[in-house]
Amino acid sequence: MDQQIEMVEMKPYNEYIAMTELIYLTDSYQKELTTTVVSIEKHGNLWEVVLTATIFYPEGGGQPSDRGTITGKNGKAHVKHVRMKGDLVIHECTLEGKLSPDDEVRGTIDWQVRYTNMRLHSAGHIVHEAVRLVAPNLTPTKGYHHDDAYIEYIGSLPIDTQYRIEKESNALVEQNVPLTTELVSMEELQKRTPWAPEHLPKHKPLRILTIGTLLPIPDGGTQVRTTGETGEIHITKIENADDHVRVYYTIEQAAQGAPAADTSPAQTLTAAQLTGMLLDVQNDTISHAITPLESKNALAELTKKIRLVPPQDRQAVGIVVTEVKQSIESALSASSSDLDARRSTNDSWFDVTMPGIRPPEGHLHIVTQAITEISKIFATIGFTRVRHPEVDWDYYAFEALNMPASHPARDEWETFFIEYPGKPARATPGVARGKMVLTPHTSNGQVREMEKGKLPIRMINIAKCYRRQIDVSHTPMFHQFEGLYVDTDVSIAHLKGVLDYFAQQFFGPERKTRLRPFHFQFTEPSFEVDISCGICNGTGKLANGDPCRLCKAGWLELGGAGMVHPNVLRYGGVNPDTHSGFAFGWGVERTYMMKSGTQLDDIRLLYSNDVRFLEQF
Ligand code: FA5
Repeated sequence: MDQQIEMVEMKPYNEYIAMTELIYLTDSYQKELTTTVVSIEKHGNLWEVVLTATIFYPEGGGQPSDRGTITGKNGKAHVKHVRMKGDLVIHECTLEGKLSPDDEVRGTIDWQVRYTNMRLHSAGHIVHEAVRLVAPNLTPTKGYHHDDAYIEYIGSLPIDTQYRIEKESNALVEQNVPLTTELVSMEELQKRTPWAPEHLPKHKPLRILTIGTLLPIPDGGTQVRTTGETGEIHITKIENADDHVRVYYTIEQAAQGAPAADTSPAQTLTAAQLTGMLLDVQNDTISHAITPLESKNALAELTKKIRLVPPQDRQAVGIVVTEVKQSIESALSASSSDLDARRSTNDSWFDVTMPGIRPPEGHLHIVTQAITEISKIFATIGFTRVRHPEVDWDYYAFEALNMPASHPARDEWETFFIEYPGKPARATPGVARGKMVLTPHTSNGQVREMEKGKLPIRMINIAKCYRRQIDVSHTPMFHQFEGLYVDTDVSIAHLKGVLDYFAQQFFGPERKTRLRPFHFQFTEPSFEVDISCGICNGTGKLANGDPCRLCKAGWLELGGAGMVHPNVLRYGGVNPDTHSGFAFGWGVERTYMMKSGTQLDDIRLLYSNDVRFLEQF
């Protein structure tokens, strides 16, 4: 039992020292510290200990306080709670033996508690960064990093952003980037970030946190060293209420990079959540939406999850589990005895009036939907969809497009070459077809179409393309659509007219296009076609002042265009003296991402094969 000793000295705290030195601000991993007692006073049942320096985190900023012990030569204090009072840290303790001012003491924090709190706190910052990407206009109001952790914002969030926030959070976790903290002045903070809350003290150094290369944010809590240490983050709920929204999150129990002894289970389910899941299984069983086997398996899985519920709620949830189990068992045995009865009394026991089990319905991938829409728009102005090889000879991908072997312009296409054991055939007498490539663009279809020998040509070639590229606006496999019009007297005016027609049909009248002079070997003159960005409305900046993540200064490049080079016409057997043509090649994915209402800012999402994302379209 704690032996409580009478107060040793009674002086107001501020007569002892101006402030406690906050070691946890500069080292979140320090578990022990030798320091001295400044004062010790009894308040109610607890002793309030002030030290010259502390590693104990005082509750604040949504992070719970540390616990642990403070041991001196004559006694030991058990730290139950820690709080700030002005510039002093007050350790609220029970006491065994005696501690006196000026005693040298050893402070030890309960590392399991600290490490879990710290991971949950850092995870909150990671979630906030993900929310900033998905909804840059929201203003954060508070973070709560206990069980049932959340970040709160003024504003609202559509429920279906839950998946994207989780995905962006875990992308940061996977990148395992450093979390760095530093002390700066208010002036420095305002220079480095567009968001510096009003309430921060102006006359003191401020601590800021930077995750990887993202914008710094003011923070006074303890932080893990790298994002990977938080482990996988789950966004459990998005709760909109009045003028604010809460994004609830949990973290995995075992964190990557944490010493085994240091990990402590983080609760990942609330009693209400688990009860809801159990009731769903019960309802699905009774309504026959799931088979008896599925129902038994689901129940067994949910029973295992009781350990994820906070310990104090487990007993109550256990009662619900038992009740649901009994009701499921009686529903199953009723339906099987019903079946047995019908089997024995009726030759045809099968109940044809029961609703059938509907298999889940899928839909076409959004890129396929975009290809269909693009083909239809061009069909209305006489362009016929054609198919040309996606694995083709170097000759069609480069040589016949006015890019002879070793021409430096080829580098831009970052091409995959295929090993081809056979001897390449010859396209035209004396011209080798070269190596075999995964087509880096659909322009290989230009000369192939001309070789068909039919004029005029109005083709739209849509196919897969491959390049050694991957980032927010590039994937190694993507699609292009290539338009080619060859006839007598084709001019740039025709090209501009066709591009404008497509842009208005596909994007709507409010989106703008522009042609920028450019260079392609196979067109002269050449242009890049841009469309105003749908994420930042063509301004290049998000509402909070951050630069738009997707575009460059409000414009997104969709593809190239130009008048077909005379050499290319010649390669295709078309006489440049009698005929001219225009061609254009745009990315299908990028074109789709710029469509009104599609707030997609990472092209890789399209190929992440995640049904939860895909079924939103
Ligand atoms: C070309 O590929 C030219 N063949 C286009 C062309 C055709 C010009 C006819 C003139 C006449 P470029 O490399 O810029 O150009 O690519 C065209 C578009 O394809 C890009 O603007 C982009 O929308 C898309 N694209 C290119 N690489 C990728 C990639 N890795 N991932 C997704 N989309 C891509």
